[in-house]
Amino acid sequence: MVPYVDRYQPPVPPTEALATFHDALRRRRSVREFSDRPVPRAWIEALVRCAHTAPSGANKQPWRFVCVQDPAIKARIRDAAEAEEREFYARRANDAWLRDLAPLGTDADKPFLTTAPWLVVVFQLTHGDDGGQVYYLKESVGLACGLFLAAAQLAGLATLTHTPSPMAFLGDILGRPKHERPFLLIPVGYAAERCSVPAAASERRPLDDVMVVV
Ligand code: IYR
Repeated sequence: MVPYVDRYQPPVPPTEALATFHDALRRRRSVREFSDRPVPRAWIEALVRCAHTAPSGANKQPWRFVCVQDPAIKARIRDAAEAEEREFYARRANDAWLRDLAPLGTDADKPFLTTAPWLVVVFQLTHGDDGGQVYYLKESVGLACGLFLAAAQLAGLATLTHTPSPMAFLGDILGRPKHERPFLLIPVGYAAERCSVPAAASERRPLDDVMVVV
């Protein structure tokens, strides 16, 4: 054990720091219309650095962020994802699911998979690279993804949490080993100039519905 000395001190009073952070987060939207405006690799690295600060079970850091910029690989991912999504919309989804998705206006076409400058494919590691056990896998990788999205938002970058299902094709296309299981596909870039987003999807239930103080 070592003394905890490197403590973060907000540069402004906490109320102000929290209001600023909340204002950034509440304006995040899941974007499905991306511009092809480039994003430097260094920024993507910085996002992964932020995600990589996440706590994880026994500090095993059971994640891999595969950052795709190669247009040919993006095209293969899009083809495979659209094939899965066609199956999803035509057969796999039940009526309730399709009804719930209707306000989002989504369909099987995923042009953002080739337009966005980066596709960050997050894998969960079912074992460590050394074959060791990992713990609280979904919690750990979910936390890392949340930090990634927040960091992107702070940098003014648009993201989408995309989960074509099933996602096994991502491991095949990206040549990942068997102990890496696809978790989330995050396109990163800038929203297209004329990007539209679903009207209701940014609404949040009242705080009293989601917060209980005892
Ligand atoms: N994966 C599909 C369907 C989809 C499912 C949920 I739950 C969403 O919140 C959004 C979409 C698609 O991307 O179209």
